[in-house]
Amino acid sequence: FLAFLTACGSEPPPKPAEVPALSELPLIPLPASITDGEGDAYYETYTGQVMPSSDAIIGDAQRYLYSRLPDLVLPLQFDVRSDLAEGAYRINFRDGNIEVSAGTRDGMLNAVKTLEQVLHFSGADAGAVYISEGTISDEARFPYRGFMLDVARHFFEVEEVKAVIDRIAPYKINHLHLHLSDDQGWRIEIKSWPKLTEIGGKSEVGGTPGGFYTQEQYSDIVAYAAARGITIVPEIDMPGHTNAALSAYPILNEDGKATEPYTGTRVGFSTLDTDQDSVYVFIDDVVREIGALTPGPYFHLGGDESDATDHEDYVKFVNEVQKIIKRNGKQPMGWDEVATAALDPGTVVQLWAHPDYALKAKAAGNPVLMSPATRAYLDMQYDSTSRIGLHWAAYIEVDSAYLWDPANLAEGLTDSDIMGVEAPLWGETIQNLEDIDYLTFPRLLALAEVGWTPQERRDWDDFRRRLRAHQTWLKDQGIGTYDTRVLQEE
Ligand code: TNX
Repeated sequence: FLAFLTACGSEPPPKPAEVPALSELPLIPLPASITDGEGDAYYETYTGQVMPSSDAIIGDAQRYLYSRLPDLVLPLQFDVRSDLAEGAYRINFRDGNIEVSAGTRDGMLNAVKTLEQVLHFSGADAGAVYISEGTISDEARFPYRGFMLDVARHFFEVEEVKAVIDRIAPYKINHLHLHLSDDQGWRIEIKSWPKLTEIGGKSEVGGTPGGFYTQEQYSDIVAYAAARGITIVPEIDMPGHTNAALSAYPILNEDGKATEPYTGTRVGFSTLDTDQDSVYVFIDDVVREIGALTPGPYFHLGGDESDATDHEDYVKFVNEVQKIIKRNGKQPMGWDEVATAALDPGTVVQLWAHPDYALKAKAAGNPVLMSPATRAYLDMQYDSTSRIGLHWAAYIEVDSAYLWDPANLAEGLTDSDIMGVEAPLWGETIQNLEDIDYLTFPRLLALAEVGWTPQERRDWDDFRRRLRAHQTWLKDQGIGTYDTRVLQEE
């Protein structure tokens, strides 16, 4: 598929003294392999309309690229090649042509995300560009690179969630985990249990008005994310972290009485009544309704910090809820405590605090998702002067977010046991997009590279060089990234 051939006639602008080699461009995450060629080529870019391909593998990548760079027309050729693995891609810059190859839709999307950075850092925004010849051959270290947004502690509107999707997609984050319920709020319409949002959706931390997504709005988020290569992972946290549901439906409580709405930030005080049949009917309804709106494979059941649930009850509950999720056609995920129950085949264990539970998951043959609070929690402060954020796990400066290896967290765990990396942004101290930006950027770029780039290719000094360029780019886009001191130091 040939998008357009180069324009003729006009004189190229003077060639810069040095056209950077492909391997010198500040790409994040760093591709697995970059081979520099000999020469370079001039590309003229100008406004024009290009019809996206109707091909299922190519069309979305083209639409994504044109949405990011509406003024760009280039001699681009897209080839579907079945010898490239899921998510993998290759870009050849050769003889004045740019050939983009991948075997899957995700691979094409990954390719154009890299291409956008190549063009930007080669000066394409100014209307014309010299790019060195060479080849980028790339493939993720882990299939799952995630970001989690807690919309329960403070609610975020659909437009804010879409802005988050726009910000994370360029860094090849391919899962957005939405923490849709907690003690302080229930954020998604469930038609068979309307009071969840009528009552449970009203509150949030601090007593300000909460909110919720209608099913239509949730579907809109799902589609917006999918077009950008991102799968939504819905979470309903249970049996603890459930005060919002318990305030809406007395029947879910052990004492049969509705609780008061909660707007503080304590954890571990609420529990569903795990002995009651109607509680499991409730869960089945919730999983079925959300599952029907969610094309992605996962349903996250939470399962963390259930301190108000007897352990025996917790185990019975998690065992049962895994079955409900599977009956509804989804693959269960849970915070690492779920490994204290009997794991069903396929249930994903998300490590946040307990490496031992990750090892239990491995022993049972279950996949592990890495979100160590000391490295990957975006709600942790950078240092003691950070204007928002918590620090119960650690202060996490950008170097600390970068300098770890997911395969070194628990003795005996190797890459093949690990599904990927996810960076959770808990919402106790954040209220708007500015707050999200401050805690997420630039740290998410470090975590994106941890999840994508082969460990032996990762180097802190080189990352810092590349991150400086992205820090400027983020600011140019109006993204309120944190001015970290680690980029100012020599
Ligand atoms: C622990 S991490 C929690 C969340 C809090 C977070 C704050 C986890 C699975 N549970 O409920 O929001 O700490 O950092």
